[in-house]
Amino acid sequence: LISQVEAGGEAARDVLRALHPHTGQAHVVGITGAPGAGKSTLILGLTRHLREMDRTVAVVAVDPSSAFTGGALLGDRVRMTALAGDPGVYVRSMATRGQVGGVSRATADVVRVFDGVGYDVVLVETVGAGQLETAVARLVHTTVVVETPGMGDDVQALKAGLLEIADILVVNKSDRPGARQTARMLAAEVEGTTREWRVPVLPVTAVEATGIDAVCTCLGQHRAYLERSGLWVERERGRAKAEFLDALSQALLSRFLTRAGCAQVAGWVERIASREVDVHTLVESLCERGV
Ligand SMILES: Nc1nc2c(ncn2[C@@H]2O[C@H](COP(=O)(O)OP(=O)(O)OP(=O)(O)O)[C@@H](O)[C@H]2O)c(=O)[nH]1
Ligand SMILES: [Mg+2]
Repeated sequence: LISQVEAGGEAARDVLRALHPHTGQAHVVGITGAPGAGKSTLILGLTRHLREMDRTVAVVAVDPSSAFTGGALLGDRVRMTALAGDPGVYVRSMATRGQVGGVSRATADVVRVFDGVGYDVVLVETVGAGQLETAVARLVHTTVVVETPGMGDDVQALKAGLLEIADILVVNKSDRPGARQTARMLAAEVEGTTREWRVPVLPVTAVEATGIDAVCTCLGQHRAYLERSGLWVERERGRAKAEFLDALSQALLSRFLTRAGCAQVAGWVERIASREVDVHTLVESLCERGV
């Protein structure tokens, strides 16, 4: 199903159509942060913990460098072998080829598949603080931002971007010096915000699985908060609207282009290029004529 959805087109639509009534149950959690912050290690710990609580977990890594591996050849890569053979866990890496828009749409569709087939929790790993994270933040319910001790002023900008989207802040590698200071600094940072949800700052040592239970507890609390406040439903509605309008505009555009025909479209383009008419005037007149 995932391959079909990733490939797009008619087959993808069939899958998503069939799954649609079954979606909307999974808790979708984004795990983001700088390269090497320990996102994959944290995900491994979270997955183990959630499995102990009998929850099924799907993992989507949106960057190839974030890949999880079943083998032993890739050195530092996080090994999911401990979970191999467990039917309650599914791990999928997605290539970032193509544009942010394409990636986030493909990710959204893959997340929907996991949701639709009944995974309780879907963890989505993304790197950095770019457009992709903001796009991914929109498709998840809860965003966990992973920081590490010893952040300098140079990462101030990055930090600001990530702080905006954080629902939970993790200070990973808390076995290292400066962890408390970083946690204090981040706590002061979130103090200043006026959101109803107080962003918790959690010290974690992912390699030793220390602090993982607190992260799980906060994930549950955040989900409860979203449901209680009506934000869960509101978010669902927001997503439905964005997707509907997106699909509608694509469908209308392609229908329009087919009806108009290549030659006519080329003619319109030519009129604009030769300064005979401007884009908006032409579009307006086409709409008025009901073309
Ligand atoms: N000291 C220490 N090292 C850690 C901890 N967690 C992860 N690491 C190490 O940090 C390195 C990166 O860990 P990953 O989990 O691959 O980090 P990542 O954020 O997924 O990395 P990318 O996906 O490549 O961006 C590995 O060598 C881990 O063993 C921790 O709590 N303490
Ligand atoms: Mg990773």
